[in-house]
Amino acid sequence: MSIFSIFKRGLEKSATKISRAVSGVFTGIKAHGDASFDELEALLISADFGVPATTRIVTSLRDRYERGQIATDADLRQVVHDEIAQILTAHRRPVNGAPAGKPTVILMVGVNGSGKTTSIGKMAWFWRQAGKKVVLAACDTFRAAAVEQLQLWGERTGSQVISSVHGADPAAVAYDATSAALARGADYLLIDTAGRQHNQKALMDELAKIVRSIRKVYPEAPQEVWLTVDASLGSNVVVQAREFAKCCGVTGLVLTKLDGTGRGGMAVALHQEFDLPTFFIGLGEQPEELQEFDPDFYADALFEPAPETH
Ligand SMILES: Nc1nc2c(ncn2[C@@H]2O[C@H](COP(=O)(O)OP(=O)(O)OP(=O)(O)O)[C@@H](O)[C@H]2O)c(=O)[nH]1
Ligand SMILES: [Mg+2]
Repeated sequence: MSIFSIFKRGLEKSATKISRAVSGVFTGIKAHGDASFDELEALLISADFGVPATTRIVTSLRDRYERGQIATDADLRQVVHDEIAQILTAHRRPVNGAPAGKPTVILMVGVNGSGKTTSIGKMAWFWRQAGKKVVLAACDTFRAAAVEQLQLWGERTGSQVISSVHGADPAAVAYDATSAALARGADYLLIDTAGRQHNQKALMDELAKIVRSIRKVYPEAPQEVWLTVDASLGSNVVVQAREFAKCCGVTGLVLTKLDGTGRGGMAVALHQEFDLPTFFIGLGEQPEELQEFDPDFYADALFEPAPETH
């Protein structure tokens, strides 16, 4: 299955919802003018675009309509599509590189159940497919089954897992894992952590301690700190995610559970309201259902019939 098909299938419900919101708007505007823009605004907000992104899209539409640039339904759809694509492209950058010959270290953080461990497993799969050497660090020593869960992903992807006993100091595991990744010449070290809330001071301090202990053996690391955001929970996670990101030097996002829930608009809301890039999105629980975030594919899957070229 092509990458685009996976995007398309995962975002099918969201696409239907958004298409429905926009269909009829053009004829509505011709017949009723302004009221149809208001209606579109309400529909986009209910499709999880959030107020700022919705306002941006509708303002642009209104503007162009008044300037006579929207003559057909296709024109209107094109404007909505292009605005979505532009919002999603903001803050885009490649993964921060590591010094030559050293692993790229990615620390994964987020609230309980947001998809950290599964995303790490799927990222390991992604980079293993590309022929990279991956080491996983089981720094969630808090939840009893967390180590086993990561170990399964290690077996599934052929990645080495560094772990310790239940209740061990996560910073000590991070230290061992960083040393191991350096010694073995790994390309990526992916560090799993326990779920936490941004207002749990002791647990946030624990993250800082993990970072300090990584730096004892590898001063330039971690190259990235990624926050997993469960998109299926809807727009209230935006505020929560922003608070979390402020607390621990988050450098990027991984949006999870975008499949099946019809919450695809959340990616647009998060991009409009956050100044952080998204690196991966989770579209299911299977290894290949984590995709590198591609703003154009995403915009097409969300709001356009699949072009033949993909
Ligand atoms: N449908 C779907 N399910 C997902 C996705 N990512 C994760 N899950 C599921 O969500 C649940 C929680 O995922 P985990 O990876 O264990 O989340 P976590 O953040 O590591 O959880 P804690 O370690 O307990 O904080 C699991 O049942 C996963 O299979 C996704 O992209 N799509
Ligand atoms: Mg976990």
